[in-house]
Formats: sequence, C-alpha cells, structure tokens
Amino acid sequence: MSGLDLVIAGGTVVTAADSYAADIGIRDGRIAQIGEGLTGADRIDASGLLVLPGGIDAHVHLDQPTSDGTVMADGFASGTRSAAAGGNTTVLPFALQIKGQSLRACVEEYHRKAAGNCHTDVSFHLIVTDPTPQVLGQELPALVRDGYTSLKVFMTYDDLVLNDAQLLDVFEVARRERALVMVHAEGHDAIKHLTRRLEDQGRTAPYYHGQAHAQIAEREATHRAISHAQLIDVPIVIVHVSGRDPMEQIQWARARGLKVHAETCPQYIALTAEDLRGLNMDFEGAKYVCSPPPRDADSEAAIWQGLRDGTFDLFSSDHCPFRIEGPGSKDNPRARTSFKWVPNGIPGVETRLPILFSEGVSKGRISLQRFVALTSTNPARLYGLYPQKGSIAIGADADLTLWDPTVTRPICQASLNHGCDYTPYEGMEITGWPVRTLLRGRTIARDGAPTGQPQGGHLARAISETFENG
Ligand code: DUC
Ligand code: ZN
Ligand code: ZN
Repeated sequence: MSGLDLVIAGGTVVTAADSYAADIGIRDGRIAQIGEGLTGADRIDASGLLVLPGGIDAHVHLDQPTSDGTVMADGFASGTRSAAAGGNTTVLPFALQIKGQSLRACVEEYHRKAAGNCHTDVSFHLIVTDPTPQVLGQELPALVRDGYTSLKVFMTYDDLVLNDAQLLDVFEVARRERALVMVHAEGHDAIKHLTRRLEDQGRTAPYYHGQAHAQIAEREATHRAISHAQLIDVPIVIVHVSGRDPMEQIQWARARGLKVHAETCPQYIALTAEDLRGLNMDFEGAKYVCSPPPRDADSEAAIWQGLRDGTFDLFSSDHCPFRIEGPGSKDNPRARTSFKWVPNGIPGVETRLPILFSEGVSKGRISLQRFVALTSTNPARLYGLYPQKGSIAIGADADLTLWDPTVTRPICQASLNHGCDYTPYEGMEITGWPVRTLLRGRTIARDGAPTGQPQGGHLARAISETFENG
C-alpha cells in the first residue's frame, strides 16, 4: 500500500523548467511522489491534460472601500470562487490603509473580511497611504516580521498618492526590513493637468480617461520610481506596466544592474484604448476604464516581446471589479459628468490564465514553461511563497490545475463566477481552459464552476528571494 491519498494519473506535468509525462501522488495535501504507475486511495485521470502548478494571482483587489461610495463587486467569497474557477489556488489581495488608520488595524480588518470566506489561499500585500513615523518606525517593521513582506505605494490618486519624500522614506524602511515595494507608477500632476485640459474642452466621456492617463506620465513616474529606488538601493516591482515607454525605463534600469521587477496584465494584451470609445463615445467605454489604461497595437507588441524576453517577471490580473449598472456601480451621476469620476478597475481574476494561455501558448507566442513562470513560479519566488507554492515538486503543497489545451470556447459573462455584471473580454475566443483546480489536494473547482466550501487560509510569507540574490 503506497499510503497516497490521491493520484493524478496520466497527465503531462508542466513546470517553469520542463514538461514530462508522470503521475503525481498526494499525501496530506502535499506532493509526496512523482513517478510512473502510482496508486493511491483515490485517482483522477488526467490523460490528455496538462498538470500545472496552481495559478498564483499576485495582484487582486477584493472588498476595498472607496472614497466615493462606489462598491467593489467582489468580496473574498466571490473573488476567490472566481479565482478558483479560473485555475488559481492562491491570490494576493491588498490590505488598503485609509489615511489616519493604523496599518495593523487595517490588516486586522482585512483578516475579518477574509476569515472563513476564501476558496483559494490568500496572502495580503499592504498598501501604505499614510507613512507616519508610527507606521514607518513600528507598524511596518513588525508586520514584515509577521509575514506581510510586500507593500504597494501609489504615485497618483488624491487619497492614495505619496510625494517623493514619502516614497523615499518608505523605500528606506523597505530596504532595512527587506520588504518588496510594488509601485503604481503614474505621474499625479501630469494626469491632473491633462484631465483639467480635457474637461475644459468638454472631453468628458470615458474614452478620455485613456488620454488623461498618458503613457508619458507612466514613463516619467516609472523612471522617477526607479531613480528613487537606485538612491536607496532597494529592489522594487513596477506593477501593471501598460506599454513600450515604461518598459524602456525598466530595461534601462536592468541594463545598469538595478533590481527592478515588472508586472503586466491581460488588459495590456487583450484591450486597446479604442475599447474605451464604447459604441459611440458613450458610457459603454466605462467598462474598460482602468489605470494605467490599455494602449495601442505598438504597445501590445512590445508587451508580448517583454513577456517572451524576461522584461516581465509577473503576469497578474489586477482584478479590480466594479459593476457597470446599479447602486455603487461605475454608472453613477458623477461619473456621467466626467471620466475622472469613473472608478478605475476591471475584473479579470477568472480570465487571466485562459487569456495568456490562449493568446500566448496556443498562438505560439510564449512557451508553456514561460506561461508557468509568469503565472505561478515567479510570483511565488518574488513574494516569498516558494517552494511551498509555485511548482510541482516533492513536499510542495498539492496546488494543481488540470488544463485542457484543446478546448475552444468564448469568454462569456454568463459562465463567470465573479460578482461583476460584465466582462471586458466578452466573446473573446479562448483555446485552452482549466478543467479542475486542486488546493492542497482537494478539488476547489471543476469545469469552470467552484465546488464545495471555502478551504483557503491566509499565508504568512517569507522575505522575497530578490533580497537574497546578490
Ligand atoms: N491600480 C491598481 O492597481 N488597480 C486598479 C486601479 C489602480 O489604479
Ligand atoms: Zn495600481
Ligand atoms: Zn491593482
């Protein structure tokens, strides 16, 4: 008797390094054996399927309050159900500090929101909006020691923005405590200037959001963040990189040996600024309002090159869902007066893996290994979850996604599990879908539908590997 609880038999195992035919034996929620002809108490036939490390979506917004009464369409229950159905086993949502709030109290609040509701494992990044001496001197160091080893800072938004002095202060603490800083790099003043100019011209439709959040403003802020990080000598991640211009700044930094990591997202390969036009400059365009906004075909080509050549370490969803209709939605009286009031964010946690697989692997733009690296292994390594998560190896959690690379069907809102009332990817033909997601050896989704009760928990994370390598 092997003592295995479950064997995933006959599939093709895929990691960031290789692919091979093997059975996977699971005991007590972990991978106990990888080999041929394994037997166990239970068996899943994976013939014809790929067996991937469960997806890790390292950039997800769930149940975040907003300052204007709009309401996020997903809490931890619906957001993680949606994630599981889309082939993910871990998501990293944000704990957003409200100005004036203690960072510790903020984290406790998000634990209350998440407790008992998670269908995948979760682990919070912090968002620091109020870097007071108390936050920088005591709370942040203590939280990093407790396993909250990454944090995000914003270079725009009135209620979130840090000025340059504050950014430098946060970077300094991050260097000392070895916390990984994620930077939302868009220049606040440039966006405000462009917004005012567009409004003065009567250009208030959602389409103009894309012009106000110009790529030049993203490029400038990316370079400024890189320069600050260089001054302090701390690694950073530039998140949700939208196009060629900010990419060039990241490549410039890398060529000088700086530790600048980069993330991009589905909206920058599957949408363009034209989508924000809607039907005829109408409010339909609000469905695509996110920041940074989708760009053009040239940027899309640059992003693909970056996904191939390693400019990007991470491919995350930036799931930030707001409904398009009803109370608290994108469509509210203020948003009808100007794009600047349309909530920034689109749903995507359930469609991230299918879009990258279909557009990337199925169309021959990236290898299977690169797909796994971008969507699971690299996020695990960069955010302190490896080797428990992010690979298929003896001793790792049995977080696995069985994937049918042959199935073709369109994305459609009716079959998604998120709390949003639309998908920006409606009708997009996808070849390659997840058919079963297992979290620590237990099935959490099948054929696009979540199964069973919430079994996920919150993970304390180690210090990022980026601090260890040189
Ligand atoms: N930044 C994000 O990371 N997500 C949604 C909106 C934003 O500005
Ligand atoms: Zn952001
Ligand atoms: Zn985000």
